[in-house]
Amino acid sequence: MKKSALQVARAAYQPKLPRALQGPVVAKEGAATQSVGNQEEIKAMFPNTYGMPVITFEAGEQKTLEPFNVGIILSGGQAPGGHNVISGLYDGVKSLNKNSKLYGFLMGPGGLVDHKYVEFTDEFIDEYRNTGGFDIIGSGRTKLEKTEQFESGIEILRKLGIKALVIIGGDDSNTNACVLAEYYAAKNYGVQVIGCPKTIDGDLKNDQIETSFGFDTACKTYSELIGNIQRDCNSARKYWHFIKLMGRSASHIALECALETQPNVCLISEEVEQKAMSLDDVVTYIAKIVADRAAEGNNFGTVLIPEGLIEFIPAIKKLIAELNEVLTDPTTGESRVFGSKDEQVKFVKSNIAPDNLAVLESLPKDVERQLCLDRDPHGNVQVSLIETEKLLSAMVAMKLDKWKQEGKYNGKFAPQHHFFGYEGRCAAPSNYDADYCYSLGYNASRLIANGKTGYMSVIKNTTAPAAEWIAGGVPITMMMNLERRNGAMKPVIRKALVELDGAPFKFFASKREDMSILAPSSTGDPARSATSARRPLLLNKANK
Ligand code: FBP
Repeated sequence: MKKSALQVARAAYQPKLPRALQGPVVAKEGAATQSVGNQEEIKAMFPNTYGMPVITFEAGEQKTLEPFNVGIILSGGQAPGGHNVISGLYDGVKSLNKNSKLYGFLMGPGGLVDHKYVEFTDEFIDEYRNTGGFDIIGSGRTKLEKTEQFESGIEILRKLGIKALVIIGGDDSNTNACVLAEYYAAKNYGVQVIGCPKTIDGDLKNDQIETSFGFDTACKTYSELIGNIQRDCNSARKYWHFIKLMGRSASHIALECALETQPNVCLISEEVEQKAMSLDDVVTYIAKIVADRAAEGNNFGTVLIPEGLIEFIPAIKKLIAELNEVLTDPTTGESRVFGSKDEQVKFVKSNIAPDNLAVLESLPKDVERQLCLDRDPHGNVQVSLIETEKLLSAMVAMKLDKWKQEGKYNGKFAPQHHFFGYEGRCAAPSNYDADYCYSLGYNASRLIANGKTGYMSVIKNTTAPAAEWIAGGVPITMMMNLERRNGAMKPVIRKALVELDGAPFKFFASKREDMSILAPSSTGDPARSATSARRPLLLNKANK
């Protein structure tokens, strides 16, 4: 099929690299590191990969390297820029020796275990440069955790002469990368494992990782859609739009989109938890804003809802913790197997504490059912399947009806529902993500060439021009602590939630009262948002 001019221009874009990666490098080592929590336990679990130093690459001398083969896996949810990590790694590997080869394992970690792979060539890679999606080799959520899987993996890695494996994933997949690196190091198998920070959710970040790739593009994509809805909303002036945004647990996406689009309401799960708000408190908060706007004659607006909200309402969080325990078979540590979904729900309901059962049964039937059903392979509730936007709007409608009967409200409430998630995960990467991802992949080739294993590829200083970015590696064990998963304490990378004392949240909190009463901004363009915030005041006046 003929490509559009935009596709041709996008394919021709040459992503930028940090200056340090533009020629030969030398690895500078920092001091020994420690895990973020449970140091003694994590050290005992990862004796071969614990405590390694942070690495920074600087310009070095050209060395000749023998050809070497590398494998790559895309793991978990799609995020814009994955193809550029692969093309960066491909170019990096070839730049060290043009006879080196890059193999891609198909459909996620399962491809390694089941020996399904492809070899990349120039023509193959060129088709995918600067494009969104993970379709070049597909992705999957198989959890790499069993010895049989590691052993099956080493068979194919040896057969293909692969010296290093790069796993592109979020916190769970990079935890698995770390476990695999430790296993291969302990067994002296001579295969290095390198991780790469991916997830639109933005929750894989810390002192060493500035952002996970895909977050930038996903937020820009959602913000454009929200801006379009807000313009429609301002034009028709008859709907309240309830918009759920992907992001699993953390509310980074909702917060970023709120900063870009200025909705009337944006809930931040971390704040809901900190203030110990009940579901009714959340509903009252939204209903109050709807009523205040109605009092000004404005029966329209927008509400942003983070996907994971429900898990942060303290009573529901407590319920989910017990559900997770009940759904795990204590003898195997694996999920219990049930004959049918109905049987599973019945079992759960007869095995949880009365107070949790009361909370469960107070929820609408479809939410109740989803909470009782299967987790993803990493033990997470599948929050993307819970229709929180509909749950909240139905409860707000009930509250407004009550206020109407009490003479406290006299507006019209017509909700519309949206869920923006999959729309943003495979968008063409922004220039930031295109450059960042290409650099992460290219940088991974330098970590491999320097013999590193158990490291995550990191690129820092990314608010500066790309040439000034800092490239290097961080030991994955440094980001780990112990958390309860599937009924047992497990080593996992600590998730970064929205910091309520951080600048982005504080800025949002300082503006939200004004935003709640203004007509929603009709732009997703942050550069224009400062002016559009003023214009709606006129709209409000005109409505009176
Ligand atoms: P990762 O953490 O693997 O990057 O996935 C993120 C995510 O997009 C979440 O925002 C969302 O809850 C989940 O994936 C949806 O999963 P699935 O693609 O399996 O429906």
